[in-house]
Amino acid sequence: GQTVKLADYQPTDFILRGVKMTLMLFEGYADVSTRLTLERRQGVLADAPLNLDGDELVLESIAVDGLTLEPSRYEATPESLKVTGLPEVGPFELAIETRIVPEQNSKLMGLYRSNGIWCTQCEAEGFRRITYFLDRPDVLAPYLVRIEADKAAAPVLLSNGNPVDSGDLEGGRHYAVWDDPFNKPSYLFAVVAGDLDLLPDEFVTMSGRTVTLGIYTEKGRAAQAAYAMDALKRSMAWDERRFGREYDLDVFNVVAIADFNMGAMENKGLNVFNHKYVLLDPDIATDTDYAGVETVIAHEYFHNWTGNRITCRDWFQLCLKEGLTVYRDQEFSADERERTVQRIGSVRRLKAHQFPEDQGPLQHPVRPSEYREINNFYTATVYDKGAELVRMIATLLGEAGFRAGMDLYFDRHDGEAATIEAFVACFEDATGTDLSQFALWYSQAGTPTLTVTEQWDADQRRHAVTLRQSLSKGAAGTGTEPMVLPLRFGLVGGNGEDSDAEGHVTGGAELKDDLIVLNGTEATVTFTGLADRPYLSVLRDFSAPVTLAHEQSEAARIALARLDPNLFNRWRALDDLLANGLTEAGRRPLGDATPPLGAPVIEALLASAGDDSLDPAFRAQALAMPGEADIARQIAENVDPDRVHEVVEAARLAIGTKGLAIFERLRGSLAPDAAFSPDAASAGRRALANAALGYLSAARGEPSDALAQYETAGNMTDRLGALAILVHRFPGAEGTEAALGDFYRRFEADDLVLDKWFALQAAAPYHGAVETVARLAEHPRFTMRNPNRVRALVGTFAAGNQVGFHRADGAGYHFVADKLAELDRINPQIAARIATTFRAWRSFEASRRTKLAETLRQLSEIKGLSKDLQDIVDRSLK
Ligand code: B3K
Ligand code: ZN
Repeated sequence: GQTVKLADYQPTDFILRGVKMTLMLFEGYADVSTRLTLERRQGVLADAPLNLDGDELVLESIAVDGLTLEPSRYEATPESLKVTGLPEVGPFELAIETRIVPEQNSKLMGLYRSNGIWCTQCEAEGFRRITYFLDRPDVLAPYLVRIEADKAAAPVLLSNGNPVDSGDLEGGRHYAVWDDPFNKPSYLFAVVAGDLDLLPDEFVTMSGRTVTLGIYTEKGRAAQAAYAMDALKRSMAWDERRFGREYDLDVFNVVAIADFNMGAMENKGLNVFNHKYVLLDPDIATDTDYAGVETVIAHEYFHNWTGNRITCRDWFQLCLKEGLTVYRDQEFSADERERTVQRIGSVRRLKAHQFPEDQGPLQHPVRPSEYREINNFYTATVYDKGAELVRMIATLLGEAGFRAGMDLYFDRHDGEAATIEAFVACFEDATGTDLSQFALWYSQAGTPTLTVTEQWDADQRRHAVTLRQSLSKGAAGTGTEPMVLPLRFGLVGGNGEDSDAEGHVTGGAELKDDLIVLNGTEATVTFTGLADRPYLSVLRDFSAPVTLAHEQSEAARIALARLDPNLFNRWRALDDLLANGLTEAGRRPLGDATPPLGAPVIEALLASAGDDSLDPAFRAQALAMPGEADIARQIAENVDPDRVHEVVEAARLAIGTKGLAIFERLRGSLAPDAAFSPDAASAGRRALANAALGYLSAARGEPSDALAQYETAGNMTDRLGALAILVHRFPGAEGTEAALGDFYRRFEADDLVLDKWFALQAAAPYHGAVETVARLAEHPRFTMRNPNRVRALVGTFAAGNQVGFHRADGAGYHFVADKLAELDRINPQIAARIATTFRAWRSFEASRRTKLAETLRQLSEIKGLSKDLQDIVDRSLK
């Protein structure tokens, strides 16, 4: 594969003025005719050819201004179309016809069929699988699209923009015409046709316009879109309130599709969703699913301004729309739910997905400077670290300054394809701030380490805090200059209040109110006038995405877990106590019986768990143990996953045993509500009750509590919570197999629930999971053609089962590699995504390390591997 470089960016030789398309859908094929109005850009050589992108295309015909072209005027391959002799000045019309086969499109990019429904996915480079095109995000045009299909097979015909015409045709066929007046890049193009049900609604915008809303689903499921519709209307209102952004078309449609490569897609006026992020009711969906639907609906809707109205100049700028839109959806969820709990969730995700990426061979900056396959750059770094960078800008500029910068961005770049430089300049210009050093965050890869040391001078009643930042060169080989770290902090007194002691800075930092902005390698802030030694609470709300190395006593952490007025840092104090204990214990050999957590740590955790003045959702977060992969990352070398699991289990048993009374009380006081409500407070109570059930079951060492909950559960959260405990902790027990069988029979008609059944078994932390998963891969309901199903079984096993996947004999690696080789021929994007779990190979003990590297090498040598999988495998080995 060829490497694309940011430094090589050039605008196109031809400007696109408009697109008119007709898609004629038939059983077995589709005919696409496209008319492009083009014009040679000023200054471009008169004989420069027009080069269009294609992907597996067949050219049926080509004409310029109505005249069919002589074969000497063009060269067509499946991947390209080159046209010569085009007019030197003025607009001309290029007409192209292609025939494609949506039924055979298993990559799910371009136009394909899912359960009979015709649908499209064009980001990043799928449009070129429909027609030859200038398929890049800086080529913007209005589109007029006509769809024709059999009326019985596809009574619903949708595309971007507003509907302008429809009617019947001969032979039982019909048509619809959609007009999208907003300039858009081809990656935002969409068409959907099929026999769909509709959940209709409307929204009145801040200027009083009525927008017609529709969520389309497979037959009989429209009612399950009610929560998504509610989330959509709340998102529309929030974007008006918070950012002054109003929706711009007469209609906004969402379609739920069963076979989809990712979560959803923000096509202009026609969002296409993985049905997992639309369809819900309490019987089939967990609270996590509800939160996921709310987030993804909001995220895709927010793209209308951050992504669609202002798009990316090139794919290197992906974080311009993704990082910003993740920030916006996180803020939405924080406002709609509970801010601290949401932040804890985001930070957990960042540490679980982005940190390992940033610290391993697939490392890349938030704005990469080169790629071989762009689909491999829809990463946690671009999305989640990208959101952290926006959050840091907001922290540095304050609420009003941040809003002024955003307003300027919308104002200045509306209708454009922009860059990160242009984005950052808006905040500089709106507030008169120099962000040039801050911008290093976009180009320097890696997680900086922030080292914090403290010195208390009892005589002078003075506390000196020294902060150092360092960044080491990683796989990306980018710079290691000191960056700008906004650090929220407080000096907490024994009364649980922040001191207002005066601080004095020496070295590379600025101090304003509760913020230390570290911009040099090192700085010391000395606080004077303190009565007693304070507890330093630093990096509040995780105000910068760094690895914190804070030399702090266990006693100080325990005090902060109880006292810190910043609730996020109370959680982090506990989480650090757990993670430090587990990491240290994880480094000792398998079988070492030293308790991983000391009694004071367990007591601090239980004190929070049992504190009824705290939000139940917060307490559930406190009780959730760090993930085994996260502990492995912190152990960093010679990791033995069996040891990590052993240590986590020992900690769980110790907490459960010591807290038995508290967990019993919680189970009693958090009895399920009579009527299910998906709101955050109710979900928090369920989360805490299920956490308590987990500890209780561990302590009692028997499954009866979980079995009872499984049998009486009134919603999926409680049912799946109980089943997970049974399958993961009591695999041989009477009742576990029965419950698993019952679950299957109850829900076998629903693919979304069946995914949970597959995933639960794939995550079971046993060596025998390899055999279970191999058996499930032969199950009649397993298929490589549905991404959700592959992710549920193969993806969950590889990424969510440290014990099974990393079984010492390498059987887990072989199983996954075999499946990836098979999947790669069907859907390379999904294969490449799952293959990223091999990237951590260097951190394991020698025997596993060798086997992992060997598996990667074998994969890399397969002939005809996709560009997607080849790229991941090669970079992982680097
Ligand atoms: N923009 C899409 C992701 C497209 C992924 C292409 N491989 C969904 C989102 O981020 O909102
Ligand atoms: Zn997005």
